[in-house]
Amino acid sequence: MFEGVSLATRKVMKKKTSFGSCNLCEAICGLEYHVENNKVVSLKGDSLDPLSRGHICPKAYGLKDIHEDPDRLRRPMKRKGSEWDEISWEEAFDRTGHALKKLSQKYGPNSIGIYRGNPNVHNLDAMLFGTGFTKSLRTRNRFSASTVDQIPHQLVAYFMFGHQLMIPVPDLSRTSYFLILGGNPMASNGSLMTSPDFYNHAKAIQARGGKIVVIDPRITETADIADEHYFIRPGRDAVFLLGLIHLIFKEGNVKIGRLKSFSKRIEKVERMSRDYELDFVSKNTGISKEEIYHIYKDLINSPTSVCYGRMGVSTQAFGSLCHWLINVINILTGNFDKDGGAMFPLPAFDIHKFTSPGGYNRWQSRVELAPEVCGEFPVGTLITEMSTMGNGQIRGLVTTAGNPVLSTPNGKTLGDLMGNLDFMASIDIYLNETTRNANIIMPPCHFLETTHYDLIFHNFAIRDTAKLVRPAIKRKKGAKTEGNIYHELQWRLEKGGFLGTIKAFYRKKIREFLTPRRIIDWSLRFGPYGFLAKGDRKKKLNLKKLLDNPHGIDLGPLKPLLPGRIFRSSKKINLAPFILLKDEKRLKKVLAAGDSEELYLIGRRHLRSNNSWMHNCSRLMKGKERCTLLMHPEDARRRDIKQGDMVRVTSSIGEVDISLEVTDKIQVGVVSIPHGWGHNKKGIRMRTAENHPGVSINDLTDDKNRDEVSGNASFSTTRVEVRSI
Ligand SMILES: Nc1nc2c(c(=O)[nH]1)N[C@H]1C(S)=C(S)[C@@H](COP(=O)(O)OP(=O)(O)OC[C@H]3O[C@@H](n4cnc5c(=O)[nH]c(N)nc54)[C@H](O)[C@@H]3O)O[C@H]1N2
Ligand SMILES: Nc1nc2c(c(=O)[nH]1)N[C@H]1C(S)=C(S)[C@@H](COP(=O)(O)OP(=O)(O)OC[C@H]3O[C@@H](n4cnc5c(=O)[nH]c(N)nc54)[C@H](O)[C@@H]3O)O[C@H]1N2
Ligand code: SF4
Ligand SMILES: [Mo]
Repeated sequence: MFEGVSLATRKVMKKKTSFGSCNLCEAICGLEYHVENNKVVSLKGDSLDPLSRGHICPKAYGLKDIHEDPDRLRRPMKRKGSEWDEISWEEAFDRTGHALKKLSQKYGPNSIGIYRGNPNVHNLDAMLFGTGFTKSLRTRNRFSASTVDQIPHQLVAYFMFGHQLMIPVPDLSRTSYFLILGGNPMASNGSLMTSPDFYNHAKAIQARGGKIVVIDPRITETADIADEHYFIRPGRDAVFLLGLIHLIFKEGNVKIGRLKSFSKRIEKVERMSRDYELDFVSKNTGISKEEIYHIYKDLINSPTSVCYGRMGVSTQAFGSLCHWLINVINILTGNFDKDGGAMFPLPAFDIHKFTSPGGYNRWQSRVELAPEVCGEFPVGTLITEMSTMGNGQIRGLVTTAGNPVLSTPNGKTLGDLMGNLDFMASIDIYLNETTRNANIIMPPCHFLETTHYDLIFHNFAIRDTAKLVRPAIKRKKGAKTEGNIYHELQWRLEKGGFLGTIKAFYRKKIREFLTPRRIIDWSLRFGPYGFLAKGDRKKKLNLKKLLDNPHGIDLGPLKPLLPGRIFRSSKKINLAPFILLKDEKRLKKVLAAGDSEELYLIGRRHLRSNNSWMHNCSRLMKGKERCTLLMHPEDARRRDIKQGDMVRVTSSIGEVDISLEVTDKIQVGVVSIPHGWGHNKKGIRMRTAENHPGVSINDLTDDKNRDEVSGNASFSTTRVEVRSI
């Protein structure tokens, strides 16, 4: 029979169309792939995806490029000096397991540090099995990209609602006034606001008579399409927000409504805001009194409004204060847990049930006594933990999907310290600025070859949907998923002694039984749209429903969920957490100390880039040089420097040389360098990126510059001087 099939038919049989989503950023856009002979030949947006409705951005092609990239690692590697040898998986697991265990036995479990990078949260296996592996290290020295990003959101959510993942998102589809502080969704495609096709959402707000207002030290791509933009002095957003709260109370416009019966301590908020008169707020933010009053009036008079803050207000010295105040504003104006305001998604895989609610200061870091935040330490403390001798010093490091040398403050020093470690292992797909320091690199297969269900970003989406992504192509024999790698390492760390090995063996068997598909199936069945939910039985979610609906399933617009989803034992929202109230006093002290003459250094993102690791995709690297220093013409004139000059940027911890781009799209007194560049380190294997190295902004940012409450990196308060070279 088989002999009879013609070659042409066989070729036809190898063609297929498959549907999935992109996991590169938080927008999780639906994709349609055309696959021939197990190779993606083309891809486009899936117009039937209920969330993204056909939208994609240029980065989507990056999935194909990364998959085919000859520089992407496919086999485990062992370093010998500056040379690398390919080794078998067995050897990689054995060597890593043995080295970590030895360190743990000799110096204690805290002698091992783990750093988990951003792509972990975009990866199902890493989300499901990474925590188990981390636990098997038994170390408190856990770090992640969260503390250079969104940990203030998590901490505030924990303090106010009792769960670190209770982070409200703007109800973009129904709001009529969208106030954005420190976010640039036109470049980032939205963050903690999964909103593919932000541009058309924004246009729809305007079409229905609404407004988009941006507060940012730069006239960003989002400001370009907004109705209003206001420059703010970096790091002063908390003052601005307190000014709005002051006006809301002073003019008797508190509309807390239904939330009143389950909120407490509002009087503390009122008392705290009394000092923030318009004059004071204007002087400290650089926004005029009239403009602040105008924003306030629009905020309270629009039929619905929502205030939203992202990276720019997280990675600053008052990141936690800012996110608390943003929630408070949405609550006070009656725009919380209500259509058109700030709302909570209800994901089909109810991630809240599977994650720790969070915590604060349950233990402290060894050297600086920094409080633990939701189970980890600020990555800004990693350098002191590695460099300070004594009991518990970090001597071994595991990095998983992270590039802290480029992405965390004082990255150069961190990279240098990696050279002194007794052992380092990286689970990563590239030999880059961080992994070049590892002894062993273990590369998992990449996205197109894996099953995916987005556990995290459905929880931040502007519409409830569910989707299972099947591998677009079959993975090569011997390739390992992240789950395979974590399981093998965990087994090697846990076994030992007769009883220990028996226990570890059973744990291993349980892990093998709990495949991602099984976990998803049961979680959906027991989740909010599962068999216990009210309504039509035929519509109840399980794995089969997802398999039958490859474009995804629409679960409708966001719905009010409070007080049902308050996780605090009192079942009340804490409007004024003590630690945050106290932090307002620190703000006053900082303001009283005044400002220096130096320039503020801020970052920026570009649509065709993704943190530090997509500069190896040649089609995304086309066009003019992107890693430049933006400076206002007035600041350039004062320093006698001009467009295209090479300039030296100096901060308290380092200096970089970079080409100058003069533009009036940045505030006077502020300069900007995009983050994620600096591919000029010896021994990396990313040929396209090496041809466009740029410089690393994190060779200028200080690891000690942090939000005192959450420990988050305070990038926006980096001060620099710039001179001609
Ligand atoms: N100054 C400044 N610094 C910043 C920022 C800023 O705005 N300014 N932004 C911060 C933010 S928001 C973030 S999230 C962090 C990011 O910080 P990190 O997560 O540490 O850095 P990334 O550049 O995202 O590096 C991702 C790493 O994961 C690898 N990788 C990619 N996909 C996979 C995969 O599927 N599996 C595995 N195992 N590895 C994979 C890549 O090769 C790369 O090494 O940077 C932060 N740093
Ligand atoms: N294309 C692309 N998309 C991405 C990424 C990427 O690297 N490239 N990274 C992804 C990741 S990991 C994240 S976390 C998100 C981030 O998503 P966003 O937060 O939307 O992106 P950013 O461009 O970092 O926006 C931060 C804004 O804050 C401003 N800013 C800086 N300091 C201050 C300040 O003190 N006050 C105020 N009000 N504004 C300030 C900056 O000028 C900038 O416009 O993007 C994600 N999406
Ligand atoms: S916006 Fe671009 S990078 Fe983000 S998920 Fe969509 S296609 Fe991927
Ligand atoms: Mo991020």
